[in-house]
This record gives sequence, structure tokens and C-alpha cells, in this order.
Amino acid sequence: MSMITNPILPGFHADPSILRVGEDFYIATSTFEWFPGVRIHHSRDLKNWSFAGSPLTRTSQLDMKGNMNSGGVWAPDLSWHDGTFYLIYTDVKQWHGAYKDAHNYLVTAPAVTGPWSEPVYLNSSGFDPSLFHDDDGRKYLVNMVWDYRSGNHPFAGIVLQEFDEEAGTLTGPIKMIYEGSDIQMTEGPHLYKKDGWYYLLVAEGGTEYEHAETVARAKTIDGPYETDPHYPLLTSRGNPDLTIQKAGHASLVDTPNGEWYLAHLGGRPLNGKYCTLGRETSIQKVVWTDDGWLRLAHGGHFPQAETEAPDLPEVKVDKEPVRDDFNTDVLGGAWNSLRIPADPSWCSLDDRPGHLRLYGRESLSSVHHQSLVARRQTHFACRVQTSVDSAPEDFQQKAGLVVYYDTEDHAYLHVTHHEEKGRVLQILRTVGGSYEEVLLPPQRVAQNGPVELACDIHYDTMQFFYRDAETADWQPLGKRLDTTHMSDDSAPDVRFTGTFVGMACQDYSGRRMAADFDYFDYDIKES
Ligand code: 6LW
Repeated sequence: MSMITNPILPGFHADPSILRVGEDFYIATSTFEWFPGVRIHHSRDLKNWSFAGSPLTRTSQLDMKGNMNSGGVWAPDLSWHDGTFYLIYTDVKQWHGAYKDAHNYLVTAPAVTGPWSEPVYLNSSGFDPSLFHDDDGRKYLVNMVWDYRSGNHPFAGIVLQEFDEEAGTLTGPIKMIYEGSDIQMTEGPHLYKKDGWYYLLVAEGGTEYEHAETVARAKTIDGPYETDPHYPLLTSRGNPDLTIQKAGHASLVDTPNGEWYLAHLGGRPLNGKYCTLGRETSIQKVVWTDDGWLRLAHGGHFPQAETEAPDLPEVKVDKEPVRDDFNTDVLGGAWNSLRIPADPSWCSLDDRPGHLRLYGRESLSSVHHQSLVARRQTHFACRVQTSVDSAPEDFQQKAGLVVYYDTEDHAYLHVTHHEEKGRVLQILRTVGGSYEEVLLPPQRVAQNGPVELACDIHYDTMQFFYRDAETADWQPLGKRLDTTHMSDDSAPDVRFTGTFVGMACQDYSGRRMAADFDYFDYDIKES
């Protein structure tokens, strides 16, 4: 029997919205404060997936300057009707106590690769909106709503409202259709229709170790919805031995042969707690009971690390190359910037051919204009390596290799300038927002030319290295550093992303120092 190994999208790929159009499967996932917004992957067999593009590529669609950490794009919903793709998404500006500032939008396109439209504003009542296309041609938006009647605005349930596509607005009454099971924190609604029933899938229990997915159904779209008597459909709670923890936030798809699958988020903790790779996408085969409820095909409620593959021909995809040597015209699909697009005013492949040039901007703690380009860490064991050519003139100028969770938690090996030593290397680290210079005194390096920087990440620790014209081989720098603080689980705040690795450049003085990166390697060190 052919099996699918979970996760199918390793590294930070949360809140999967799965869709089939003909023989093509798509999954859209959340990107939070990282640009471009939303990642779409494509597959023909549910087993082999490749990146297929990001719909939100310009600030007219998404401007996240100033957004909080783990704000931005939450839980997109991808759907298709009559030749058009619909993508619904939330831009979360702030979430803190009663301070809830999040807005829901729709963009459309004739193909997943675009061109994607300008956004249509929908509402600001909550998050996790999704669009349902009913058989009669009417469209409905469902989303969770905050309870604005009480103090900290807790979750009130799922509301439904019709969407008038021609007018581009929501219309008619807003109906509370489901207040959730007793698990509560009901969110992530997706509606489906099958055999005369409307099925409402919701995430519950919060997106951590208590997470779950629950199904409810009704004969009419506005309810009353009856909870599955054997809820939840899926959860990892109470079972710390499972490979895939935090299972929940799911969506449903059928194959051309009539098999059914549930895509869902999950995390693989280190040391029983820290999901440094973020919340990833997994998939489970599901079946329908005779009385019309969904069940995991292998029985029970727990996610499996392997699930039975569908009866479809396998279509393999190319492996990602280890090296990006920046000889392309546009940045590859793996790369991301923080909050705003990577544009030539600070990030260029043209200014020095064969190099990625970054012009120095604000600090790694800025929520506005960072000069940082990074990709997801998708394996627990990997080596990242780059070569930077830069001539800092004082301590206000830096450039180098970054391992980054957010403004509070990151580690940064960089070249900078020291009054007595000239060009030096320093490792700057922040843990929970507390700043530490790891290399004291800083390490002097060749005063001119490129310096190679590397980091070996091995599960819960990592080690930086460097090599330059004056060193015979790679030299370790500083102590082995902990990686677990770069996870959703290391702080009580709202934290939803994962670890990134990449390149950055700062110039606090406004002189816009240039840093030229000749290549970037992402080398997988696990089987
Ligand atoms: C998402 C919500 C959730 O919007 O976490 O796990 C939030 N579920 O549905 C962020 O991913």
C-alpha cells in the first residue's frame, strides 16, 4: 500500500486550505508578517507537493508595516467557482487583550498563478473567513466573531452572511450559526455540502497542544447545526507520544475517484514542547459513515505520521537545489521579506550581477522597514551558508547571516566595524527580547573581500562558523546556541510562525551600506 508521509508541507505552513480543481490539488497556507502573502502549493497525488506561487505580492493588497509579530495574514481560504479562484484572508494588525484590529479581504484570479486582483474589503468582525459557493449560485462568508459585548472580546462563535459578488459587498442578515462544542475557542470555519447536508468544519481548543477539529452539520445553510456525536474528528490532545502534535485547523477535499482527505495543521515538538519549525501541514485519509459523519480512515481521533495514499498515479516533483547562486532575474519562491515586498530600492539582483545586494536599513527589531530576505527552516538538521561582501565603516553598519523567529527571538552572525580592530564578526542574539553580544571580544576578519558565514542547526542547538581569505578552513565562532526560544511555544504571547534562515543588512545611519551575498546554501542534514 502506498503511503503519504506527514508533514506534507514541512516547516511553517499553517492553517491549510485544500482545494481540488479537476485533477489539480492546491493548498493555501498562512504567512503572517512574512511577504509575499499566502503560499500556495500544488500536487497531482496529494503526496508530492511543489510551490505554486503567492497571491499577495503588492502593498495595495497587503501592507503590513507596523503589524505586530505573528500578525498579518492569518488562515487564508482558497476556493474555485466557474473558472475563478477566490482567496479570502485576514490582515491582523494588532491582537492584545481587548485590542483586536483585524480586517478581512477577498482577491480573485483566473489561475492560481494570477494575475490576482486588488482586494475587496469584507468585514472586521473576527478572523478565519472563508467563502462557500452554494449550488444555487449564491455565495456566503463564514468567519469567527469576537464577542464585542464583553471585556477582552473572547470568541463568540461562527457567523454567516451572504456575499453579493456583483456589488462586491456582504449583504443581508448576519447569522450566528454555530457556537461550538464544549471544547470552545471555535474558529477556522469551512463549509461543505454533501448529500443534502451542510457540513461545517471548525478548529477548536486553541492552536496549541489542546487543538482539535470538530464537525457539525445542518439541513439548511443557516442551521441549526448539530455537533458530530463523536467529536472531535481530529486531535492530538492527551497523547504526547504522537509524532504530529497540535492537530487541528483542517479543510476537506475529495479525489476524482471519490476518496476523501483532510489537510490539517500540526507541530513536531523538540524536547516535548518546542516546535521550532512552526506549525506544518499534514494530511489524513477520511471516510464517511453510513449515517453521514466523517471519520479518520484509520479509526480514532489521532493524526498518523503516515496515511494511505489515494488511488492516483504518483507525480514526483523536483528536489530543491542546495544552492541559490542569485543568477536569476527574480528572487526564487522560497524567499520572503518582513511586512513589505522585497523591492529594488533595498534588495536587488541587478546592482551586482550574480549577487543578492541588500542595502542597510532598520534593526532586526523593527516592525517597519527591515532589509532581510529569508526562507523557512524546513528540517530539524540543516546547514545554511552564505558569502557576504561588505565594508562597514562603523558600528552602525552590519550585514550577515540570520536565524530569525521574530523581533524578540533571533541570532545574527554579521560583519561590522570595530574602532580598534577594523572589520570584525559579531554574533548578536535576542532571547525573549533580551539582547546579548555572544562574541566578546568580536572576531577580527580579513579587512577586504568576501567572508563566508555558516550555521549548523541540529535540532535544539546550533553553531555558527566563518571562513575568509586568512583562514585555512571553517572556524567555529562562540558557543553552541539554543534554538528552542525560536518557537511558538517559548513565550506566552500570540505566536504563530516558525524559524527562518537568511541574509540581512542594517545601516542605522541612513547611509545605506551595500552588502553583496554571492550565494545561499540550504543543505539538509537529516534523512
Ligand atoms: C488561525 C486560527 C488558528 O487563524 O490559529 O489553529 C490562528 N488555528 O484558526 C493562526 O494560525
